[in-house]
Amino acid sequence: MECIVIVLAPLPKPDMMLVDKLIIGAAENGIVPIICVNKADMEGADKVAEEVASDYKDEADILVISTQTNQGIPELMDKIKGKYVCLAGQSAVGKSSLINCILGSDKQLTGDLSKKGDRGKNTTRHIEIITLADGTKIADTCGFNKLELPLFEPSRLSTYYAEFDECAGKCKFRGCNHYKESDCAVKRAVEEGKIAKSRYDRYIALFSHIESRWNRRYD
Ligand SMILES: Nc1nc2c(ncn2[C@@H]2O[C@H](COP(=O)(O)OP(=O)(O)O)[C@@H](O)[C@H]2O)c(=O)[nH]1
Ligand SMILES: [Mg+2]
Ligand SMILES: [Zn+2]
Repeated sequence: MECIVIVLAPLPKPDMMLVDKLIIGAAENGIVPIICVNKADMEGADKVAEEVASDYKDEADILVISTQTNQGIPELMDKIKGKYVCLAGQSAVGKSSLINCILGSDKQLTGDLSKKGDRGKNTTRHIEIITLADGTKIADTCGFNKLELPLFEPSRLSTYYAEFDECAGKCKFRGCNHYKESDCAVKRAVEEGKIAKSRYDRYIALFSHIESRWNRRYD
């Protein structure tokens, strides 16, 4: 897999923590994330698109799309051309609709669909992969809806936040986690509005979570 397309929409209410985790999980695996704000035709889409731009402009390419009006679909196709991509995101954001939209019709979907059984422990799950004429491969979902991150040292978390890079080195303490430390350049940037506070707050929540998992790793 080369690319993960993270789909969200005004409805269901976006789970930004899931987006954060998907981006970190992607980075851990060398996979490039693209964020698609779907249902651009719906009320509230502008607000979600703004929020996504503010939180993720340094992390991923962001596209505003609609599987109903075709808005942004050619741009998306251009970005994923020839790649192996998977769709991720909450249930009902429009992942399957996106596949249908790309294929042009439901009928084609059933005709061209190659179903690849997941022969792992979970036998009921199916990964549906379509292959387009230009070689682009799209998997309907990676089943990442309730993603738990791989266990890693908490101090590594901040390396996955591209927007912290600019401040890196300006914190007083070497190996600053931008959390309980004083004289922290990242915290300063949050206060000055240079880093989105919503994203930073979720960073802290995720940091605490990873830290407690890490501390219990031998239990
Ligand atoms: N208004 C609007 N609804 C959409 C759009 N894309 C998908 N939907 C609707 O969202 C619902 C969930 O879509 P689905 O593709 O099943 O989501 P999935 O669970 O992520 O695969 C369906 O009722 C779709 O018709 C869109 O661009 N605009
Ligand atoms: Mg689906
Ligand atoms: Zn710091």
